[in-house]
Amino acid sequence: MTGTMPHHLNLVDGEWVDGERRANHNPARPGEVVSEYALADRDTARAAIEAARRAQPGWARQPVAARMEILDRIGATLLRRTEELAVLLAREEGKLLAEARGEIVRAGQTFRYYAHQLLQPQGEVYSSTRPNVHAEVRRRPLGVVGIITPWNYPLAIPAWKVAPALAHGNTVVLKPAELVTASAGELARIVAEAGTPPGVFNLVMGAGRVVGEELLTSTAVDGVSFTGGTGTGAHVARQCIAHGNKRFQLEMGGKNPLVVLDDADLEVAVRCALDGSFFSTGQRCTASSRLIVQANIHDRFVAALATAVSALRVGDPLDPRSDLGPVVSPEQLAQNLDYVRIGRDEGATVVAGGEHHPDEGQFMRPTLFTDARNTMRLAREEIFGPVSCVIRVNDLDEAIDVAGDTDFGLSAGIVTTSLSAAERFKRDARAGIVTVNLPTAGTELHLPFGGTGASNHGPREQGGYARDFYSVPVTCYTGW
Ligand code: TXE
Repeated sequence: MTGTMPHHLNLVDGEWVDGERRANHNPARPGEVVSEYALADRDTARAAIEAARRAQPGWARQPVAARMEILDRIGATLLRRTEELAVLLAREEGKLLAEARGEIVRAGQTFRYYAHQLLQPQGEVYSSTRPNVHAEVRRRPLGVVGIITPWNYPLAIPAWKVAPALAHGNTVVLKPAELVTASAGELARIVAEAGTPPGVFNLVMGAGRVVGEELLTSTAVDGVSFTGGTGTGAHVARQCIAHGNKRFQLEMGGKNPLVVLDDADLEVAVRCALDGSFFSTGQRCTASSRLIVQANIHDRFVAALATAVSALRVGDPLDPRSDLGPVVSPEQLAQNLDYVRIGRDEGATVVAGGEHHPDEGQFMRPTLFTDARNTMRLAREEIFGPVSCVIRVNDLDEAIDVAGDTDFGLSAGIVTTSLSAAERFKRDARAGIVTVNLPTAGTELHLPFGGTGASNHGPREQGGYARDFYSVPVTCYTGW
C-alpha cells in the first residue's frame, strides 16, 4: 500500500474498519490505480448486520423531521460535490464524464426526493363493517435491509435503494460491487457526515460470495434488495427463502427490444437506437439489444445506423470528444468479444465494429449485427456491452410477438408516427417500461422501475412504489 493512495474503509457501527487492501484500476488506463479499498470479511459483515439490528428501533422512532433533514443533507452534499465525484466515477467505472455528472445529480436528487416522500400519506383509513370500530392500514419499517449493488451505476443504484430504505425507518448494510468501491466509499462518508446515527448505515466491501453471502444467510437481515446478473439473482432468491424466508427484491437486466416501424421518422429511429444500444458502452439493463425493424424501412435504417455507429468515438471518458468509454473490466470485454464471435458463428452479419479497439485499455468498437434471428443466442442472452442486432419483421403483429419472445421483460420501445401502433404497443408489449419515440434506456426517479419475467422479482423500485418493499403494511382495528 502506498501512503498517499486514496483509500476507502468499511463503515460498521459508525467506525471506519480497515482490512486487507485491494486496488481498483481505471478501465481506460489499466495501469492506473484509482483507489484502494479495505476488504471486509464475514466477521465484519456480521458486525455490520448486528449494528444495523441494534440501531433500527431508534432510527425508526426518530421524528420524521430528523430523518428528512439527514436525507436532505446527503442529497445536498452529493449535488454540491457533483464535479469531483463525477471525475472519480468516470475514472473508476469508465462512463463518460457527462454521464457520470448526470448520475451524481440523479443520486443527489433521489435522496432529496425520499426526504420529501416522508410527507406523503403513509397509510389508509377504511370504513369498518362493525359499529364503533376504526380501521386503518399503517406502515412499519421492514427492519434491517441488505443492499447488494452492481458496478454499472455505482451511485445511482445504491442511492435509489438506500434513500427509501432509510426514509422508511430501516437500517442498511450496503454491499457494493467490488469494481466500484471508491464511489461507494465516498457515498458512505457523505451518509455518515450527514449525521446518520452509528449503525443506521453500514458499508461492507468485498466479494459477493463472502460478504454478500452473509447478508443472504443471516436471519438478522429482514430483506435484501439486489441488482445484478440473473444467475446471482436466482441464488439470492434461494438463499433468502432458505434463511429466514426474508423478503427480497431482484432487478436483473434485460434483452430489450426497440421496434422500428415503416412509418417511423428515420432520424428519430437512428437516434433512439444509437443512444439505447450504445451509450454508456451498452452497460445498462435497459439498453436496446434487439432492434426489430419492419421490412420497408430496414435497409435505410441499417445504412444510417451503421454510419452513425462507425462514427462514434471510443476513448477516455474524461476526454470531452469521446462518445463511448471503455468496457468496465477485462472479463466483461472478453465476454462481449465472445458474443461477437457467437453472433458471427450463428450467421449474423457485422455491419459496424466487431473488434477490440486498438488503443491500450479495455476499449471495444460499438458493434452492430444484421441478419439476426430472435432464436440466436445473440438475441436471447444479455451481453451487457456495446453490441446490438437487427431483426427484420413484416408487420406490427410480428414485431410485438418477436419483442415479447424473450425470457426478460424490462424495457421495450417503439418508433412510429402511428398513434394506434403506439397505443397497441403500450398495451401489448411484455415489459415493465414502455417507450414511444424515445430510447429504451432513460428513466425518471419519481416513476416506478422494474420489469417482468427474468428481469425482475418483487415490488417495483423508485418513486412512491419503493415503499412496497421497504415497509410492511399493518392493519389496525380500534374499538371505541
Ligand atoms: O454481476 P453479479 P456481475 C449482468 C450483466 C453482466 C453480468 C455479470 O449481464 O455481464 O450480470 O455482472 C454480488 N451472494 N448485470 O458479475 O455477479 C456482487 O458482488 C451475494 C446486469 O457484476 O450479479 C455484486 O455486488 N452477493 C445488471 C452484485 O452481486 C453476490 C448490472 C452483482 O454482481 C454473490 C450488472 C453472492 N453469492 C450486471 N455473488 C443489471 N441488472 O443492470 C455476487 N454478488
